[in-house]
Amino acid sequence: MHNQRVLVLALTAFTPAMFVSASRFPQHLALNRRSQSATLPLVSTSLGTVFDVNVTFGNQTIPLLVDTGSSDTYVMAAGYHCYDNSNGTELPQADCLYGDATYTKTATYSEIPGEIFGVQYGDGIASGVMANEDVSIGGITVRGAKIGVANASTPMGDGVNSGLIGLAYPAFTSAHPANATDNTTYFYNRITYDPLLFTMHKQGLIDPYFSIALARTPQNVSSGFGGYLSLGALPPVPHSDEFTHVPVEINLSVPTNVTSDESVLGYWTLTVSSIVYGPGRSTANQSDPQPNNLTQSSTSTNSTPFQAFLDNGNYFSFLPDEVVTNINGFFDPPAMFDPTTGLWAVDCAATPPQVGLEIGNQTFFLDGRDLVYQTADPASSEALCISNILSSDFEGDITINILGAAFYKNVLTLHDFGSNEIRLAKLTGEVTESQEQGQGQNGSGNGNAGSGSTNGTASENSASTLEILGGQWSILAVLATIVGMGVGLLGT
Ligand SMILES: *[C@@H]1O[C@H](CO)[C@@H](O)[C@H](O)[C@H]1NC(C)=O
Ligand SMILES: *[C@@H]1O[C@H](CO)[C@@H](O)[C@H](O)[C@H]1NC(C)=O
Ligand SMILES: *[C@@H]1O[C@H](CO)[C@@H](O)[C@H](O)[C@H]1NC(C)=O
Ligand SMILES: *[C@@H]1O[C@H](CO)[C@@H](O)[C@H](O)[C@H]1NC(C)=O
Ligand SMILES: *[C@@H]1O[C@H](CO)[C@@H](O)[C@H](O)[C@H]1NC(C)=O
Ligand SMILES: *[C@@H]1O[C@H](CO)[C@@H](O)[C@H](O)[C@H]1NC(C)=O
Ligand SMILES: *[C@@H]1O[C@H](CO)[C@@H](O)[C@H](O)[C@H]1NC(C)=O
Ligand SMILES: *[C@@H]1O[C@H](CO)[C@@H](O)[C@H](O)[C@H]1NC(C)=O
Ligand SMILES: *[C@@H]1O[C@H](CO)[C@@H](O)[C@H](O)[C@H]1NC(C)=O
Ligand SMILES: *[C@@H]1O[C@H](CO)[C@@H](O)[C@H](O)[C@H]1NC(C)=O
Ligand SMILES: *[C@@H]1O[C@H](CO)[C@@H](O)[C@H](O)[C@H]1NC(C)=O
Ligand SMILES: CC(=O)N[C@H]1CO[C@H](CO)[C@@H](O)[C@@H]1O
Repeated sequence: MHNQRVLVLALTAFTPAMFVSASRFPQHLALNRRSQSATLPLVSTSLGTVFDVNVTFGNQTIPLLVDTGSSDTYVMAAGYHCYDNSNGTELPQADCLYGDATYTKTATYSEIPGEIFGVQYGDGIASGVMANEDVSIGGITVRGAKIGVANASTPMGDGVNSGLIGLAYPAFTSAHPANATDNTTYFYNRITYDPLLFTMHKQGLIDPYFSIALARTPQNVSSGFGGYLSLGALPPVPHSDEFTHVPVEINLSVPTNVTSDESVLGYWTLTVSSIVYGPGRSTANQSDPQPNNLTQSSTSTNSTPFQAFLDNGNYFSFLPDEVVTNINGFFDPPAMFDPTTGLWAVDCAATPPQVGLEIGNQTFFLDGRDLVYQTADPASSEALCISNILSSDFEGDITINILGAAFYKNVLTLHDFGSNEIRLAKLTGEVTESQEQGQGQNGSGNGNAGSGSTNGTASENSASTLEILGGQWSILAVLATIVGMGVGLLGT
């Protein structure tokens, strides 16, 4: 985080009127017989911090990083070039760490003239052309979806994915006029377009929402089952029936020059009305669930509300500076701030603190198991542990509060871009692989979406295969990836 500076935030030109559906509850949405739905298994990589899903372009299936903190869907083209993020020097392609599957033009591909693709994430950039292509997820096919096909990137892969599927609003899409060749200005000069799921809805294929439930891989396991992404449905996970409903918000303090000078929805932003925190339960076994939801006399509450956005492409919880020092002090032994990195180092065996975020009418607690992040396999000499709780007061002028993957791992999150609402329910058990997931039920409308099950079309998957990436990850590469993705931080 040292010397990193927030360049951008902003929100898009998004016209709510585009969305006909005024859906409030998934149970009702299931009655829309036109629509399909699908539940896809995710693969978790990079020690439980990155989540990939299979997406099919024409006839090629390629894993993509699932990111609620950005908006483009892009895929790496065969033969792409890899460049150093700091000085632009060309690197061997393997240094970009993307997976083996790359994209080759198919009969349904057509390049969009007059535009280029160029996206800036916290940890790097990717660029190429904009194109229309048939894109399928879970058997639901969007004809002529607008995507980025990248022939250049800085290292941003995880050894599995070859691109990303962005699930935020149109304002953050990254097409540009073809003459915008300066790759340092991808936050600007946007030609905004509908992201993949928005188009999927407009083509009448799904109801206008998706939901995510992330699985928890053991701290020392590099890769495994990562949970579910469901389109127009809820995944088969144990959850409370009580959903908090909060509106998606515009943050008016964000510079609008990154969203085409319009103040519009961009990230999945909500208001956290208070934070409760205090010491954790030292008697708990570290591998047991640690919801830390027991209010004790030592529990403190900070009731200053703040805006934050949901970003599963980032692992950390970036929270207001006022509480971060206190919360990190409640690790036992306390976490120690490292000013050179901006991170809090913590004993890998520390008892984690209690941390809960009040959103709507519920308080969502982080699980203690997700608050100690182990940066490498314990067998390697690089294994360090750091706290999940970081200050959102980035060097620079802007404060951005972000709830990342550690937050997602405790909730069933429903992102509704039809009613511009976020609905959250507590998970009541671990997210595990189910036999129930379907491949997309054409007009099934079987009324099951609200109960979290699909129509039972069993799908084979080998997502449980554990894979240790070994020494491929340096601590800095991991941190850059998880801190930066989708956030808009740039090393200066
Ligand atoms: C994608 O599909 C392949 C083949 O079925 C499977 O081996 C792989 O685990 C899947 N990857 C993801 C991210 O789901
Ligand atoms: C996709 O289709 C093209 C043209 O029909 C064919 O050459 C290619 O081998 C196919 N690729 C895959 C992965 O099936
Ligand atoms: C570019 O930066 C990388 C990493 O910082 C460094 O290893 C490399 O030597 C640099 N290349 C040039 C030409 O400056
Ligand atoms: C960005 O542009 C600079 C200057 O044209 C070039 O040296 C560098 O390789 C480019 N980086 C990427 C990732 O394309
Ligand atoms: C990527 O494609 C664009 C557009 O065709 C082209 O201008 C650029 O030179 C290509 N970059 C690389 C690294 O091949
Ligand atoms: C690109 O072309 C547009 C339209 O002709 C023009 O307004 C803009 O200034 C040009 N941008 C650059 C960077 O040349
Ligand atoms: C992870 O840690 C557990 C408990 O210490 C151990 O049983 C397991 O073998 C470890 N797994 C790996 C892949 O290191
Ligand atoms: C909490 O709020 C939701 C709507 O956001 C509402 O449906 C529910 O009844 C409320 N629960 C309680 C206990 O007030
Ligand atoms: C965008 O706005 C921010 C904050 O007002 C400002 O610092 C930055 O220079 C602007 N960028 C451009 C390219 O105008
Ligand atoms: C705390 O969470 C556990 C596990 O989800 C649950 O069984 C228990 O009822 C919760 N306690 C309170 C006070 O909410
Ligand atoms: C479930 O969906 C599949 C795929 O669309 C279909 O073949 C099957 O008949 C459906 N089953 C039920 C019970 O609706
Ligand atoms: C208008 C508004 O709510 N602006 C907020 C945007 O987010 C920053 C950081 O959380 C707040 O300080 C602003 O009040």
